[in-house]
Amino acid sequence: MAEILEIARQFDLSSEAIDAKPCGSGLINDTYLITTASEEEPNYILQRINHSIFTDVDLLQENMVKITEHIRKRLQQAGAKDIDRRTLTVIPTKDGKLYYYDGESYWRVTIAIRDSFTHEQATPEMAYRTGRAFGEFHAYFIGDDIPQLGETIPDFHNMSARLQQLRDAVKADKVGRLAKAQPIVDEFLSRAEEMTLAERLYAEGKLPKRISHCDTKVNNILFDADDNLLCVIDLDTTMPGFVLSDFGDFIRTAGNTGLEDDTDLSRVGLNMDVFRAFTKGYIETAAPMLTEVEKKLLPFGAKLLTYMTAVRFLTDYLKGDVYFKTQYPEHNWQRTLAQRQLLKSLDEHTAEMDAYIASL
Ligand code: GN1
Ligand code: MG
Repeated sequence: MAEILEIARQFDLSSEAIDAKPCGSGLINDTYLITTASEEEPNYILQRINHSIFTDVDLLQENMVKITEHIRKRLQQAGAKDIDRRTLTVIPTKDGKLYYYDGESYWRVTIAIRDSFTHEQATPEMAYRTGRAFGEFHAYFIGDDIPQLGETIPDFHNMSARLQQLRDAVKADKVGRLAKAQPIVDEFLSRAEEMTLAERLYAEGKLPKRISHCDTKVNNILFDADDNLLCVIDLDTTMPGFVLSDFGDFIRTAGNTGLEDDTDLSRVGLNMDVFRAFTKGYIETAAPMLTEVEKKLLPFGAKLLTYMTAVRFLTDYLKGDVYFKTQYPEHNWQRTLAQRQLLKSLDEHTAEMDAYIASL
């Protein structure tokens, strides 16, 4: 870890970096907790940016500063307490740059938020509070002072584009995995029309794009020791998108009774209590902004994000595991099966989800 410490020391830290440990469970970047010498000064999060995915690191980091500063301003306007624990703070290098390039990798640093915790699932109470906070997050990005953000990954949550990537991977069958995957490929492609609804509605002017986080999986959220939401992290994909993305990705992860990659599919399914609690919280704070179409489509958002993630895992499986980090050879296949199982459960709960939304 000496090398990692040396990199941390390139940044403008308020106390000397003395220890580095890997942390986090993200599938894209590598993350380290940097401990500093002073008890009073913060610790830091150092990340190696996955440069093959985020090719424009300048844009990525400029977005990040714009987003965090805007959130800070809104928190101040709302008279929030503990603002330093409610938003990320980007730390520049000693020579004032937003990232450090060591000749091979790109690195960045943020302040580690003290006494914060991440979870892989949520209780209904946590889901309710998170729902309220997401409504607020979306509402922060309304007004005439909102920052202009670039698209760090073009077409990131564009379902039509994701399906095209699947078709391309099928055609190439680069690593010879198609034979095994074909039945599931066919099943997914048979739902293409249904799942590209949001893009069609957008093209017809019936569904708006708003600044969305686009990666609201539950482990991208920091809670305090009492399970109050502190802040949403992993801002790399915050860009114009549908509210369905953020609503859907939270349900996909926090509302799953199993894990994203569960090896026991009988554990996977929708936790309806989490769905209800999150939806209630979200609608409470987002109601003034949401259109009727958006509100009605929220259950579709949960299905869409589950389907989209399944399609992405399957595509990566067919391409030979080039995008998501994997822990074992068939990991992306297992992820595909687990997401497919969750989608089935969401399908089965459609009427129940719709009735709940209508009741609010
Ligand atoms: C990735 O970075 P992380 O692990 O929070 C991915 C998301 C997927 C998620 C699936 C930039 O998120 O889009 O939904 O894995 N991020 C990117 O777990 O592709
Ligand atoms: Mg993450």
